[in-house]
Amino acid sequence: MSMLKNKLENLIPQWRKDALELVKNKGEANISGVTVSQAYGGMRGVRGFVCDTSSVSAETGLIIRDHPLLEITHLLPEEVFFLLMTGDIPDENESADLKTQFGNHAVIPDYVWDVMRSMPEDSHPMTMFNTGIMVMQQESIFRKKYDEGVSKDEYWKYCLEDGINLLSKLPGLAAGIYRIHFNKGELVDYDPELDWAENFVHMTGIEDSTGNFKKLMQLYFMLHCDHEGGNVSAFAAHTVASALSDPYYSVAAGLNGLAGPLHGLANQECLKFVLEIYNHFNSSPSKDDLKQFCWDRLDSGRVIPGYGHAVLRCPDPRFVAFVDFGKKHIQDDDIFNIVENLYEVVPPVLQEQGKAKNPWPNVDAASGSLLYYYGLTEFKFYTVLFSVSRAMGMIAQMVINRALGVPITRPKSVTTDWLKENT
Ligand code: NMX
Ligand code: MLT
Repeated sequence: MSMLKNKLENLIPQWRKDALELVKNKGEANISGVTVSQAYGGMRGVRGFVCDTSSVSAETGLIIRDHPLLEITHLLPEEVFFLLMTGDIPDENESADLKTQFGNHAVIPDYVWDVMRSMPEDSHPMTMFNTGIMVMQQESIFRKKYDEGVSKDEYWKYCLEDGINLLSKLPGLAAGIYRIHFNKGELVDYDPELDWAENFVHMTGIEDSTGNFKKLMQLYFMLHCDHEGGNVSAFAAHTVASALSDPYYSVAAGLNGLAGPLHGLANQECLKFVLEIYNHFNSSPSKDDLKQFCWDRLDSGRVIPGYGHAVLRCPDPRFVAFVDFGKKHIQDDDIFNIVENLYEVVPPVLQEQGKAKNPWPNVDAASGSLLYYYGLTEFKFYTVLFSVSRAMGMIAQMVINRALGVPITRPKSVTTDWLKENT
């Protein structure tokens, strides 16, 4: 048995006890009301379910278990997955064990590549990625065990098994799609000596003579891992998994939400915007020119990608971590320079416009400039990278929900007439 599974086996009885006791002793306590504005406004701020993997503070951003994000950016993505799942940072043995688990399942079946190669040339890389996951759905152990009639108490184990199988393959699936879609030649094999993020870089075939691209991808996959339970992709995955759809179906459902421009696709949109600025001015423009460029974009009815957030009311610590990385490694780069200047220019512009509740940058404002510097210039691919990482949070949430026996999601909607008559 893997050390992660063993640890969960020990933790789950207490989690179940806590949940049962809360429902028994405080089951009728009110944790949220819902106003008409919230019913029409994307349920913003409505507390309606439980997620223990992470939480988002409006003032300080992501907290993974009890760790503020900026205090744990040294962790590898695999270690963050362990933390999301168990609440503990893994020790050396646990970390090595998880790395072995991931390595054991990293090879992607050939039938996936047959499908990827036969997709239309202009399929978006996110469509290819989600299709790749769906094609592997027939591998689901959860589905097989469910069909065999396994007890409800055991669901989490097969959810975890599927989760590890799937996560192991995601860097390779992403890298393979990169090579197929952008005509980079033959696929590159997984290297068992490398970790999850290093393997991704290795399998893209992108030159990394300094080793800094690998460091960036370790940070990248760590930072995007989870953002509590209510974001579009996590909530979509949560809802689909609550119907006992297996992790392949559920992760793909979540990632289809991540593919929207107001959510994960904003990272592609953001670098596109920064390159438009660069190409328009043929260099990094002055702050006055940048300000005018942002106003022109707002006046044309478009959003500034990478800025604003439904929960945060501060600069996103994930953005801060990326900017710190850029300052350390690529300070003199023009594209990164535009990103840094936008950080000074955009918030006052959005404040003056007066619409956005949060004028500060989110995770997507800086990540693309760093990828671009290290040679991953094809920005249509960027949301696939967000997806590789975010699948960790979705799977961790799913395993916990199955362990707690969380039932099918089914909130109640109301009609306009009902609102008119009852409010
Ligand atoms: N640029 C221009 N207008 C904005 C922006 C922005 N960056 N952010 C919010 N607004 C507008 C928003 O469109 C809305 O306008 P209207 O009343 O005309 O519909 C108004 O401000 C109020 O919106 P908020 O309540 O502040 O934002 P909301 O919670 O609805 O949406 C986002 C949050 C993130 C969808 C929104 O800020 C946005 O569209 N940002 C740009 C896209 C982006 O960066 N998304 C990535 C989010 C992070 N992620 O990776 O998922
Ligand atoms: C995320 O990482 O999921 C985004 O910041 C969006 C969100 O939290 O709503």
